[in-house]
Amino acid sequence: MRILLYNPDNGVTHNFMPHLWMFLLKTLTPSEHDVVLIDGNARPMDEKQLVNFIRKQKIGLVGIGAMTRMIARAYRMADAIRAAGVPVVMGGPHVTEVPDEALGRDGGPRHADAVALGEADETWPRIVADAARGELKEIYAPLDEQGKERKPSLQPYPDIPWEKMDLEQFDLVPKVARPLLERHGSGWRSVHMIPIESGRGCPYGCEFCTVTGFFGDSIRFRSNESVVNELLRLKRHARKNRRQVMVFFIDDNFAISIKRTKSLLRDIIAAGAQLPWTAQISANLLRDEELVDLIAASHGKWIFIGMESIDSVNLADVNKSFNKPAEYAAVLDRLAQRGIYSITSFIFGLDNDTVGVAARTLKEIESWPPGLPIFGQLTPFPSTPLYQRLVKAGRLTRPKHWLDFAPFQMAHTPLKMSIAEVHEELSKAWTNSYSRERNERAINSIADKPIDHRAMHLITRLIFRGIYFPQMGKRAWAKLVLDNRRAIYRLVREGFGKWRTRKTATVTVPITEAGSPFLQDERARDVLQVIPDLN
Ligand code: B12
Ligand code: SF4
Repeated sequence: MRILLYNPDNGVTHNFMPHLWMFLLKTLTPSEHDVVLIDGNARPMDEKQLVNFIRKQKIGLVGIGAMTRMIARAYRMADAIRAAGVPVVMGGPHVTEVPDEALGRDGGPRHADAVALGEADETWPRIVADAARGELKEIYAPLDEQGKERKPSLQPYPDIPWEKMDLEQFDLVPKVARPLLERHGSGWRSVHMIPIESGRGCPYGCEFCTVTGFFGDSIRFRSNESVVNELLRLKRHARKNRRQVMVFFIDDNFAISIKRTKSLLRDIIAAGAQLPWTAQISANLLRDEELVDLIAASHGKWIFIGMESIDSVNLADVNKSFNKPAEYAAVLDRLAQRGIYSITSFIFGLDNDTVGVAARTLKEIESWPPGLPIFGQLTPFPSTPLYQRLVKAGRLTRPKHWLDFAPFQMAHTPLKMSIAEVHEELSKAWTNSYSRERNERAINSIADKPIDHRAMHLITRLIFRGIYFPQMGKRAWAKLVLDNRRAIYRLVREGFGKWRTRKTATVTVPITEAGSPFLQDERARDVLQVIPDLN
């Protein structure tokens, strides 16, 4: 049987990183079946195109995965595929939270022949076997003999053969630039961000988060050896093919067990398996100096921190009192001293927020080392404690907001602001955080750092916003570069000056956090005094 695994596009990013679930399930598929992957962000298709593709490829089963924000699109695709006579199984967080919706048991239309609840590592081979026999059941749940939910232990963990997967569609280097880079042999013809999980689960139970409910509060880890081997394989592959690879450890809280994270990082360092990496870690865990030293030594470059709010009352309201706003600055300084920067995430529309929350938050952010702030509205995802609380209080204005998805739109009434005011605060926060003036101030604030650090910082600032707002068109890119020309020009001029004075000197500053199309040209790299450290 030929199987298609499909993830609908999110309507924002062109491509960024493969979705791990597709590659994991492909690896877990019994070898007598063929699996084709399509990520809508990398290969956009409408319903008709997808159905044509399925017919042409003689696909016998389609698996669709989606977050809540993409579920309406996923249902539309599923409807078209089922209408063409091909069975659809859906999985992932949303259908796990509201399976009746996908199965049409809630009074709405049916979108899926079957749903896979929760983690599907063990149920997937069963689903495939049933589909091959034409005996697909409606619900697949990972249960033990007593009918209790069984979570995969992650030991052993399958070897995802990244080196054999077609990752062409996830290359971060724009197609137009590749031939030039190939000719110059710079090793930057291709840049990939690869998702790796080292563990699953987070016990913290923040009120708005789906993770504790989905993965459970029992944390499970892969063995250090298995993670290190995956990194080594990726590193070897990157070196052999003169490609750049970066890693996103997609664990919900990468340092949830500090002892284990330290031991993993030590093993990565000892094996020489370092690749530039990013991960999500909560602020409370970054108090540990030794952990931060190990993050730096293992080539951690960007840490995503869910700060949510600078107001402790708000944090208590959403069960996140372990975040201490008073220590945010110290945490970020500790990271910045080691050349590690942060993606800091904030939520507006929390119950204690009032008008002016953007200005107050931005003022705080400006007093910290520069990072990449992101802002979102409080979103009641189905099955979260937040959702239940808002239902009880009668505060949901769009109880099924996902069926009519609109980015950055509230789905409930906040307590101390209007919905429109929250939207305005969000817009202010995003606009000010990535304005030309703010970008320049951010780069000037690290004027004492080497030029490659500053260049990378600017490039990342320019690119990063594109994960949340569409900015991938040529026109949008041109405008972005034009707007920021002064900061770009200054860095290039400084780099060029240094290059001229050291024309014959060997270049030795490694900055593999780079990974940006802007630094792909060999001359530009020389000007900025950088070389990749993958060798
Ligand atoms: C990586 C990640 C991202 C990446 C996504 C890009 C990418 N290519 O992966 C980035 C950083 C961009 C991102 C952004 C966002 N994310 Co995110 N993200 C994650 C994260 C941390 C890991 C996903 C992952 O790979 N997990 C590991 C795999 C193995 O697990 P899995 O995907 O659940 O798959 C398993 C099962 O679900 C099942 N399965 C999944 N799909 C399918 C399909 C079929 C057919 C079958 C049979 C089974 C199946 O099988 C798999 C193996 O067991 C998750 C949290 C988490 N731990 O999952 C949040 C998560 C998915 N994100 C979430 C959210 C809310 C967001 C944002 C909306 C946040 C925001 N406010 O901006 C944005 C959206 C941005 C956008 N433009 O779309 C929520 C989604 C909740 C929901 N109900 O939809 C999660 C669950 C985190 C949370 N705090 O609740 N995210
Ligand atoms: S710490 Fe992060 S992953 Fe854990 S429950 Fe809170 S928001 Fe979710």
